[in-house]
Amino acid sequence: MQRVLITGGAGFIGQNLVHAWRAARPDDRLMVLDAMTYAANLRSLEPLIADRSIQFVKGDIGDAALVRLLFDEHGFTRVAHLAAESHVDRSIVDPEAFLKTNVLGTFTLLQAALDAWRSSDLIGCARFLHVSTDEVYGSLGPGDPAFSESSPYRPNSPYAASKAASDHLVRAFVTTYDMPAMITNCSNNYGPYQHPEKLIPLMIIHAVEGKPLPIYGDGSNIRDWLHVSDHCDALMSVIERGRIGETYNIGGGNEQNNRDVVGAICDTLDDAFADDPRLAARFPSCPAAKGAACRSLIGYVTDRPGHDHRYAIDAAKLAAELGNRCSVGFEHGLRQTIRWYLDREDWWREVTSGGYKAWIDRNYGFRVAV
Ligand code: NAD
Ligand code: TDX
Repeated sequence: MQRVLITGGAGFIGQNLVHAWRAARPDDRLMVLDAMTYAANLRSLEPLIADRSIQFVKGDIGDAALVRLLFDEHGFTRVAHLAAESHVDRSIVDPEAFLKTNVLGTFTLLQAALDAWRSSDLIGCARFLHVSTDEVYGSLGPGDPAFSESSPYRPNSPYAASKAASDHLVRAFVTTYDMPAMITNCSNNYGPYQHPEKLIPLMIIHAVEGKPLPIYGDGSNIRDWLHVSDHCDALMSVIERGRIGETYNIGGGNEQNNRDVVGAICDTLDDAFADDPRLAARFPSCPAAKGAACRSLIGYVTDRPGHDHRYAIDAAKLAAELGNRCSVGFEHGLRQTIRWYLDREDWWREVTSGGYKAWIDRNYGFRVAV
């Protein structure tokens, strides 16, 4: 039985990880520590908190006193560190929060874990998993080989720079203090509970509401889409069986440009509305409700500054050492994800009320058609 701390457990990947962990290792004791920023939502965890199958603490990873107290009281043997500011566009508008949480917060958490594990007999059996991103490696050209664990760090956005800094801190703690830590760098995730500010949910929700679908630049930018369930399986493998001090890349093996992703969302929605007449009554503003194509909503807008052109992950090390391979194909995963957002209007209505509207005005208000 492990005592597990999941930071950022009320975010997109965190919620999926909590559910996956509960299912795979029901005997482990799980605690979620989350500051409950705009990106967090507890709905899916509420039943688990209520029946005490997980514990939840609202708090900041940068609060040293709180984090130390939690380590002292709960004797964590596993830390899955996911808490972060995670949206590139927000990091361009307001980078400070990214430095505070992603860099200083990660430092505070590392220090507390190291001190607690060193002053107990846990240092020999505890493990700290730092969840990071492929964006630390920068941008690939069209013919470049995919990022491997030895690719140089070349972060281009404040978000990527803050994640790169946190990766370097983890590495330094391993080398200098024998911290039992590992790093994973993964590609773009998609699936249930992703915040509607990110590409796939934003496009699904805008389409069903009949709003413009804003593709940045010419839409040729490429991402390597990874279903969140495959990501969570890989995280659980790395934390249990990964080698301490190592980095593992996790990718979807599925490169798509943004034009094609948005086109596929539109076509899937058109088909869903054609198959199920009840959708037209629920989402009357969607073009598909009147038999028109959702693609009619697509517009090309001012590009993201410093927009990375292409990410692709070489996940051979993960497959060779730990046996993890992706099991969710993109077409199937996207259809399932679209179905989830169609069925969970309650969830995204709640998430997109209040502050979200102000963000949409701020991020899209200045963008013009290109
Ligand atoms: P998210 O933005 O959906 O969730 C982040 C969570 O962290 C939220 O619940 C938020 O409240 C919490 N949080 C933020 N600041 C905090 C603080 N100071 N203290 C405690 N909690 C805090 O992010 P996500 O998409 O679930 O990403 C999780 C992790 O995976 C992040 O570290 C991110 O960098 C990394 N990652 C994400 C992706 C992706 O495609 N989503 C890809 C690669 C890496
Ligand atoms: O409105 C949009 N229009 C658009 O064209 C939005 C929100 C995005 N885009 C483009 C920008 C990117 O090329 O779509 C692509 C994906 O954008 P995001 O969903 O914002 O993801 P990205 O910037 O690639 O970063 C994501 O993957 C790596 C996560 O948000 C990060 O947390 C993760 O580290």
